[in-house]
Formats: sequence, C-alpha cells, structure tokens
Amino acid sequence: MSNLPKPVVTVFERSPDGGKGLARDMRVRWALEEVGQPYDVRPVSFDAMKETEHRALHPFGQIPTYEEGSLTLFESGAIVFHIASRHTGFPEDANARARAINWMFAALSTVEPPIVEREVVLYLEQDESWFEQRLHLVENRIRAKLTDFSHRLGEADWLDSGFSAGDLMTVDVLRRLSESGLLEEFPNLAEFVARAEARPAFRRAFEAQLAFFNAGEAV
Ligand SMILES: N[C@@H](CCC(=O)N[C@@H](CS)C(=O)NCC(=O)O)C(=O)O
Repeated sequence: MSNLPKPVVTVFERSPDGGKGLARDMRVRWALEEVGQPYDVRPVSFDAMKETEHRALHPFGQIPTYEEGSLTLFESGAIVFHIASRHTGFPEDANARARAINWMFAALSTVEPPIVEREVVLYLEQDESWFEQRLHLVENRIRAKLTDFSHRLGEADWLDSGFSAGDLMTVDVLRRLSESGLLEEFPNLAEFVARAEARPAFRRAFEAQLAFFNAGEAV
C-alpha cells in the first residue's frame, strides 16, 4: 500500500455512455486498481467542466483530471503514465519499459484518433447527406489500423512479455469500438480485449464506475 496522498479523479457527473465505462476516467481508475492505489472521484457536470474553476485543473475543460497532493495532471495518457511510473505499472527492464511507453503512445496517437472521429461522425453528422459515405471511410481507416495491430499481436496474450500500462491503454482505446462490430472482425483483438477485461483490477474499476452511474440514475 502506498503512502502517497489519495488521488482524486474527476469523472462525468452523468456519463453519456450509460455506465459502459467508455469515458477516459475508466483508464485512470483501471490503472489505479492495477497498482492497488485507493482513490476518490469528484463528479463534474458538462457546464462545470467549462467554468474557470475546472479549467484551472484542465485547460481544455474536460475530464479526467488527477490531483495527488500538490500535483495536478490532465490528459489521460499522462495520468496513466504517472501512475505506472510511480508504482509498478511498467516492466522493470528498461527496454521493456520503453516498449510499454511506446505502445501507450501508439494507442493514443495512432489508434485512438480514427476511433474518436467515428464517434464524431455518429453523434454530429448523422443528418448530413454524406453521412453513410463518411462513416464508411472512417471505419475503413479504423480497419486499416486494426489490421496492422492484429498482425502484430498475433497469438500473443499481451503486447510484450507481460501485461503493462501499454496493454491497458491499448485495450481502453479499443473498448470504444465495443458496439461497432469492428473489433469482432479481428478475433485476436477481441480476445485481447476480453482477456484484459477479465482482470480483477479492470472488473473493480468497471464496477466502481457503474455503481457511480447507477447511483446518479437513482437520484
Ligand atoms: N486527450 C484527452 C481527451 C479528454 C476527453 O476528450 N475527455 C472527454 C471525456 S472522455 C470529455 O471531457 N468530453 C467532454 C467535453 O469535451 O466537453 C485525454 O485523453 O484525457
């Protein structure tokens, strides 16, 4: 058990994903569970996110943020990186650690952008005459990334020798495709995600965000 100050993570007061754990606080919760670090959450409404008080923590008015004593971070990648560095989320071997970091960056800067773009198309461009064409285009861009990634993963359980923050970030990014049907086109990737979701730390993080969502629904 660490004696670091208990971190506080900001989360959606009412997540638009309906409790599916697709918002980016999920990767932070999961990382904290993996390293056994207790944490608190602070809900923020969409309006409050854009207010000066929250922008002091997150200049772009988003979640998640991470406060640990006098340290404040935003950007889920930087937060998970920090958690993994402070605890045991990276392999001890220096090269394996560098490769895990490599995968974190790949997840965030190569795989996640077209996935987020697909969400933009679905949420904001549904009424456009070119909606179907554009969706097809963006989904093919995602398929191209998944094809490369699927070849690279092959039959391995994890990206490198053992589960690390690189796997965590990659899986959390791929989970955003959970209702798209795209992941199922790549059985080894679907299994990779399922394997990670079966981890006790993932389950705890998932249940915590779901309980939080359900408590909000009950109000
Ligand atoms: N690059 C940022 C993206 C943060 C982000 O897009 N957060 C979403 C929730 S997953 C959000 O706050 N959306 C509300 C908004 O942008 O107003 C990260 O990885 O932390």
